[in-house]
This record gives sequence, structure tokens and C-alpha cells, in this order.
Amino acid sequence: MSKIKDTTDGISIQDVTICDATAQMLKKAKRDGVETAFDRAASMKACPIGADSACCKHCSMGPCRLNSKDPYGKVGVCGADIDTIMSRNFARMVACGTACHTDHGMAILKLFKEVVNGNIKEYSIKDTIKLESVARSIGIEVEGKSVKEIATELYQELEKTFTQLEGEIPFAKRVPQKTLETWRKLGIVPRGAMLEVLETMNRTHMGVDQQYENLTRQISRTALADGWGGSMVGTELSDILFGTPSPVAVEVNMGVLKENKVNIIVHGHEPNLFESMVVSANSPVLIQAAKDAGADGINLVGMCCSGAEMMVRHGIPHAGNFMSTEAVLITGAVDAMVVDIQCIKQGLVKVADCYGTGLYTTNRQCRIEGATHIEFNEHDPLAATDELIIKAITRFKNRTAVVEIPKIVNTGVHGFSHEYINYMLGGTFRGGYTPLNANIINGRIRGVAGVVGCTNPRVKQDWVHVELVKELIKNDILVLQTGCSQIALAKAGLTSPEAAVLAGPGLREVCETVGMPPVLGLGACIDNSRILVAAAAMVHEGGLGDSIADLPVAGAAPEWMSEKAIAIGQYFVASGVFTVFGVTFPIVEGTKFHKLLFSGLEEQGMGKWGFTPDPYEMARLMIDHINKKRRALGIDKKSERVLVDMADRRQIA
Ligand code: NFS
Ligand code: SF4
Repeated sequence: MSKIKDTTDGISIQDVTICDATAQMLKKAKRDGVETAFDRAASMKACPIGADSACCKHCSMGPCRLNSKDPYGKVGVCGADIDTIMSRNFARMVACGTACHTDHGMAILKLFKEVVNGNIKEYSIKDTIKLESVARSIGIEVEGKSVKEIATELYQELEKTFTQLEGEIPFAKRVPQKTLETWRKLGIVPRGAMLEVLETMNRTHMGVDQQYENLTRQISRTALADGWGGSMVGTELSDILFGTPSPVAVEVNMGVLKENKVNIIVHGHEPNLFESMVVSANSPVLIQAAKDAGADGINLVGMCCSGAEMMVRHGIPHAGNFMSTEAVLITGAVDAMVVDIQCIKQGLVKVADCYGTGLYTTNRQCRIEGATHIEFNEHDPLAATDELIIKAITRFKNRTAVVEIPKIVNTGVHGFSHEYINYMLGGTFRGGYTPLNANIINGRIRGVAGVVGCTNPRVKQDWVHVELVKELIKNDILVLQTGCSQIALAKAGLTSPEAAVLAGPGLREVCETVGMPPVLGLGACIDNSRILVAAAAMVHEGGLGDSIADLPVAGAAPEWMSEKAIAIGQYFVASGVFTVFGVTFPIVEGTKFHKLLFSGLEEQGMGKWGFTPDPYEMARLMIDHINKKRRALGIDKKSERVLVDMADRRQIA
């Protein structure tokens, strides 16, 4: 039963979300007697010891609980102190997040290899320019070679990202020299992602690494194997296979569902399933079948990360972020929800069931009790995707649920890949980061912020994202976005060029000149690797220091919830970026491990962590940091812009 109240006594719907469509659906859920994660978050108080990461269950002498009010007052049965316990827990979060992105990257690499070798014919290499540039970036000679030859060398080389036992991962070659030297000095350049995750698991077993500083180096190494490894391989190879994003107008929000169409939501993380769903949804035979069932057609929409990828690559409509996946089913209009891996709430099963919606798992790695499994096999992808569409058509024909679709659609421009930013700011003949760096140096743009990550029922959905980003752009900070955060801002209308009016005068001028929004959507969480590539390009361009740590940039995940977000945060920090998280931080303040993450790492030449649940405080921390970096670069005094007045003009004439 719904625990969220409409009224002001207790928790009200206005307190849990600023997404009007989600709010409308939560009201309907209450009428329908349906429970969601918002209700469960209200009744399930977060365990305070676990929230501080002050407990350990790594062996059966425990579980052991320490006291976060007096963190050094007690140790575990084995003698593990608070720093050991917290750093081990943190390491395992990073290892898990890295495993998720790495598995995704490996799946794309495997697909790429099969396509190149002709074993899979349903996909092909779409972007040969990107193929060549990625190959070149890791030292592969491309002159005089065929696409197949380059692609073969590329996958052979990139395989090392996952399996290599010694040496540095291939994309380490893209890291700015000074940043790489810092990593080498600390011994944290990743070898292969599988090895780093494995070593982290070993070192966090009972009785292995019990020195938090030593373990923190492995934490960074593992996270870097995600950012510059698994994630980057996932993004780059997906671009080569499915196309590199460029700006496209996209409709976002639940209003993209159509009452008179067969509505299918694809929710998950791997683009290949979605790409094949698009092929099936465009099949004339299946469109006819939908019409025969009385529908006007088939309406395919995305949610969460694979949705964000399809949105930036192909302009496919997007229905909402993580905290709207149950709410969207309450519309009654969803004929099938097709999921693959990651961030799929088990709670979806019950909600789908209430509305007669089919919930389908498709990946062998992710089945959910109560959902129907139709396995997707990339050697014969359309077998599954055709079947899924037929299932959806059947549900449409037999729809009994009352349909109520929130009439809200927001249009924005998304798809700002690193390649496009390069082109957009520089133009065809002088592509490059010169104009971005120049605008940062002359102070029109104060700095760049990456605002990313999840939504979380422990905070008001979308609110922290939106308030933070508004503050940042008002202060002339250009915002880059991915994942569920990007969808929050799209729903708030900030991803349209018209939103430039909300920016400070300098950023506004740049946006209006170029015709771009002040908030640039880059894609899914895996595409945070695009932000790393952009940061490296800013360093290479010159004028803003020698390492990523010198750049006037900052990052944030204001409403994070997943272990993947922690891995991402750590790879940004280890790359040199000040990164602020909201909601809660799983470390006791004032401990040695806390000091290391929140200031010590910066002294070692990396970035550092920050934490605050308050969006305005978060903006202040990020702006202060960007100002500090500007001062260090000697670009804090805005270079005077010479305005030509009438007297000057007469002189010129
Ligand atoms: Ni990112 Fe994607 Fe969203 Fe968070 Fe989950 S969908 S990979 S983890 S919740 S942003
Ligand atoms: Fe307790 Fe140590 Fe076992 Fe952890 S490893 S549960 S702290 S005894």
C-alpha cells in the first residue's frame, strides 16, 4: 500500500519529486493501491551504521559494528580498525562499479570482434572516421590499411584493457603526460581491468590489506581501469559500430507515450539490444501487425542509460530516469518493458503485474523472479526483438488497464560527443578546443562542470540536479551531463539553446554565438569517458596547465545511489577532478581515510572528494574550486574586453 501521503502530514508527493509526470503517476498509484520505491524509502529507515560504512561482514567472526560517533573507540573481532573497515568497503564498491562498466565494455568489444570477423551480420561499422582516430590515439598505424585491418588491430589492442596482466592499459596513451607521471609515481596505472578487480577482491578479504593508504592506491587503480578502460572501450566501440552522436532535438518525459500506439520501453544499459529493437520496430510486417491489432503504430522509447545512448545517437524519445521507471508503468500505457542489465528494480515486477504490462528480461546475466525471460542473442538478434514486439502488440490488443499518460513533453538538444564539441566550437576548418580554452582564459566561461549520476528516493527526485546546474550556469560554468542527471535537466528544459538566458553573461554570449545550450548532454553513464577525453583535450590544447588537476573543472553526482557512481567518482578524483557527491557519503567524517579522500589525494597531485546534500552549497564548493584553479593559472583577473566605442570607430574610419 502507498505510504506517501498527499497531505502535508507526513511525507507528501511534493516532497519526493519535482518531476510532474512522476508526481501525477504517484497520485494514481495511491488511488490504485500500488507501492513504489518512494513508499519503501519512506518506511525503510536507512541503517545509520551501514550509511557510515562503519560495519564489516567480511568474515563470520563478525559481522562487526563500530561506533561512528567514537570511530576509534572500538575495533572488529580481528582487530580491524575503522579506516581498514571503511576503505575495504569503499574498495568493494569501486570494484563492483568497475566490474559493471567493464562487463559492458567487454560485451561491446566481443560484439565488435564478431562483426569485424563477419560472424555477426546484423551490425556493421558505421563510423570509419572514428575508427581511424581511436586507432591512431593508441598508436596504431592506419595509413594504407583497410577498415577490416584497422578494426582487427584495434580490437586486439583493446582486448588488453580487460585481460592484460602486466603493463599499462591502451588508453593510458590518451592521458596527459603530467597526469600519467603522477599515476606512475604512485603505481596506479591500471594493467587490465579483470586483474584490478580481482586484486581488489583479494586485498579486501579478511586479513589482507589493512593499511588504508596502500589500499586506496589499489582503489584508484581499479577505478581508472573503469574510466580510461572498460567505460572508454564501451563508448568508443559503440560509436564506431552505431555512430558517433551529434546534436539532435529529442523529446523527453512521459508524454512521449502514445495512447493509441503499441508502447515499448527499453530500460537498461547495453545499446545492441536497443539497436535491434529499433530494427524490429521498423519492420513493415510488425507495423502491419500493430495496425491489425487496432494501433496507429509502434512507439519505442528509452529509459535510463541505454535510453540516453539511443537518445544522443538517434534522437529516440526518452521517458524518464531511474526514479520514474516504476511510475511510468502506472500510466497503464506501457505494453512491454524490455530490460537488460543494471539499475533494474526488482519492484518493477509487481507494478507491471498490477497494470498487465509485460516485463521482459533479455540478458543471460539478469533474470528477475516473476519477469518473463526472452533471451537476446546477438548472433540472431531479431529473433528476440521481433518476439518482444509481438508480445507488446498482444498486450495492446488485450489492454484492460485504465490509461492515463501525463501530457508533458520537453524538447531539448542532446548528443554532444567530444568529437562534436571539437567541431562545434572550432568549425570545420579549425576544429579543436582552442575556442573553449580561449573562452575559459578570457573568463567568459569560468570553467566546466560534469554533473552526472542517478536519482535516489532518499532525496527529492531531480531537484538537487536542477538547482545545482542552474547555479553553475548562472556563474558562467559550462555543464556537461550524462545518465539520469541529463534526463532531469532535459525535463527541466535546460538542454535547449533557449536556456542560455539562464546563464551568466559570459556563458550566455558563447552559447548564443554558437547556438548551443548551456547544458550539454553527452549520453549514458558509460559516456562519462567522453568527459575524460574532453578534459585531456583541454590540457593538450594548452594554456590551462599541464595536467587534468590543473584545469578549472569540477564534477558532481548530486543524487547518486549506485556502486557504479562511486567507481565513476573515484576515477574522476584519481584523474585530477574535484568531485562532489550528494545524498550521503559512506565514510565517517574526521577519520584518517576520510581525510585522505577529501584532501590527501589532492596533495598527491590528483583531485579530491567533496560532499554535501545541499545543491547551493555544492555549487559553492565547485565554484570555489574552479576559482582556485583559475588563480593558480593566473587567469583569475578577467582580461579586459575592449569595447569599441564611437570615438574609436571614427578613428578606424
Ligand atoms: Ni548510471 Fe545508468 Fe541512472 Fe545511476 Fe543507473 S541508469 S549507469 S547508475 S541510476 S545514472
Ligand atoms: Fe569483523 Fe574483522 Fe571479520 Fe570484518 S573481517 S567481520 S572486522 S572480524
